[in-house]
Amino acid sequence: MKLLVATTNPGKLREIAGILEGLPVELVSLDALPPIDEPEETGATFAENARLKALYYHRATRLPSIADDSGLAIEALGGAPGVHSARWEGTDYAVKFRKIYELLDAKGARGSPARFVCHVALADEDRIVFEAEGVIEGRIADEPRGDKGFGYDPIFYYPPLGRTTAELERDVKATVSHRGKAFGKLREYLKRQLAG
Ligand code: ITT
Repeated sequence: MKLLVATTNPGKLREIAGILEGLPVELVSLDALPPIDEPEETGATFAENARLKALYYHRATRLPSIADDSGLAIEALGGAPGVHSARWEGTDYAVKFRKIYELLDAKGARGSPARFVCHVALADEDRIVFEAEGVIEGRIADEPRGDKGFGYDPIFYYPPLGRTTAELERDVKATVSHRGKAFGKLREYLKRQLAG
């Protein structure tokens, strides 16, 4: 069985491939296909955007397609950047981090509680056949640390391990992360489907 991992984000792709490793499915990435325009992410929630992306790529390729919509929600910023995480204040993470610290410092809330959320959706036969969500709770680090992971990982401090998620090896991050939890449920679903 072929399964399209419908993401344009190489950091996500690496993590997803790691979590689904060992399943009897052939993971196909967008790189392996002729170019497809990206869909507009018009949803107001992670769930809506994940469904929209999964259905869009499924309809474009006819392959069963999984999409993840995810982001960082910072409590002291009212849940921002949230569903806008990828493009909020541009795409240069050094600039994005500076803006976050500036906004948090203005509120005296540098170590604000924060969470990463991941919603995964699987589209097949023209509908969403499975979806799941995962969350990891932490806080904003006093300063960026670590060079693993991707995106906002250097500023997301996870107290139970005393590190930012950019200081965790990929397989360790997967055991605690929003993506690890959401895709862990997808993994169990696929196992059941493939078994019977
Ligand atoms: P696709 O839509 O093509 O999958 P994208 O990066 O645009 O790629 P999203 O719209 O879901 O995906 O935005 C997710 C953003 O949230 C991502 O670009 C990061 O900025 C942030 N993010 C999500 N998960 C993260 C993680 O595990 N570590 C760090 N940042 C993360």
